[in-house]
Amino acid sequence: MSSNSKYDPLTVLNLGERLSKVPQIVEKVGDKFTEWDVKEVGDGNLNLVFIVKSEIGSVIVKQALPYVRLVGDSWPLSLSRSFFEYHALIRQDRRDPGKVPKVYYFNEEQAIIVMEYLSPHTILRGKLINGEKVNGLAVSLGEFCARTLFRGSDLAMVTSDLKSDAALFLGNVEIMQITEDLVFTDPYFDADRNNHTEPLDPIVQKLRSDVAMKIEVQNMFKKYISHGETMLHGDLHSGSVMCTEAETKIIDPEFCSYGPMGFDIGMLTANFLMSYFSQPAHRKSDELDDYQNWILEVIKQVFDTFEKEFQSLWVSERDGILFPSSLFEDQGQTSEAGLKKTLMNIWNDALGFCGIEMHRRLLSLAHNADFELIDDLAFKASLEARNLMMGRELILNRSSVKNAKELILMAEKFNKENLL
Ligand code: SR1
Ligand code: MG
Repeated sequence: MSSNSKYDPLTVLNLGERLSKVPQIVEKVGDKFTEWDVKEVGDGNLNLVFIVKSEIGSVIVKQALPYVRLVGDSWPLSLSRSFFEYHALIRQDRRDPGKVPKVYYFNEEQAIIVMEYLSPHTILRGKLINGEKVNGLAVSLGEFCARTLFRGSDLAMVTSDLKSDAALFLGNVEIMQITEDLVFTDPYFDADRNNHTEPLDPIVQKLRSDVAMKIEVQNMFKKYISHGETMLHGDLHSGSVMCTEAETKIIDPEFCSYGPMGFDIGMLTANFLMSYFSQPAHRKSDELDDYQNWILEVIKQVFDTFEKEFQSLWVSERDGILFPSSLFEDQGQTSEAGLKKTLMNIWNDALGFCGIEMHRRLLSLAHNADFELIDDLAFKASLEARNLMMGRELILNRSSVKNAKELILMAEKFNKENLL
């Protein structure tokens, strides 16, 4: 495929002919494209995704559409997100090898990334809804966050490389605007694109009139847009994680940007908490406690692993301009207090972003299947109310939650409340 041909969306029918001359693809699935099995499986909000299989092998072909798929062509969106996703994937693969799909081929003009087909992996969100457990999930996610966040920051990178990456990813403006609107702004007023479960009206009203909370949301928003600490995944929820029973991979970093260290881990925690609060609708009572406890244990282990790995990188790879050993260890002094303070800042920010994500997935566009699959609206709202009110508590009082144990106690408290 010529790299400067005019953009044209792929279809199941034309994909074979268009890609069968690309050497990197031929290497994986051969060139007998009439024998390829091609399926479009994209169920996300933005892109086309095809699985291509042949007798020889398989690949995923992901192509950006020039609009938001969830909404249609009334919401145009730049194809360049594919360029940023490609650049994020190759950096993540360097920073935590083996955790993201291998990229085989990228075509900027066509906004196509051809990558490893993860099989038999399935999306984590579906597993959580089905009550499946994944061995090693928390360790994989905690390490991924620590390695990508630390290694993409001024704690580790040569600062000229960091500045050039920060400038590169700053170009992902249209995607960042989605987060700026859908995550940080729309949930807190009656925006056109919003929707929520009707019985939640009194709680939504309470949140939207809570000025102190909206000010805290704006403080977190300011951090998202102006604290370019590291390269974020930018959309790390349970739909961006694929697992087998024992292996975890992270996909879809098209929302990548430079941003605050606590963002990814906060979003991830929110998605585990939303799964936790929605479980009474998905589990029989004899399985409920065990599975909810497992989710809370995963949250705790993600943070424990994150801190342990971050600490180890602090000791072994702190080669950037921040907290240089010339100022500490070389003078016979310890930088331990600097590490503790850095981790505390990440923790506090993560809890703030967590609370906001818990709001936006119920109040603005792009809700989560965890709650959306619940048909009984009164029951759905009663579970969502717990999630919304815990989100508020985190936004307002995040600095008084000292550790993951306290976070878990807070979730258990809200899980017992009748708020409607
Ligand atoms: C219009 S895009 C809506 C959401 O889908 C993506 O997964 C991001 O979470 C975004 O906010
Ligand atoms: Mg995505």
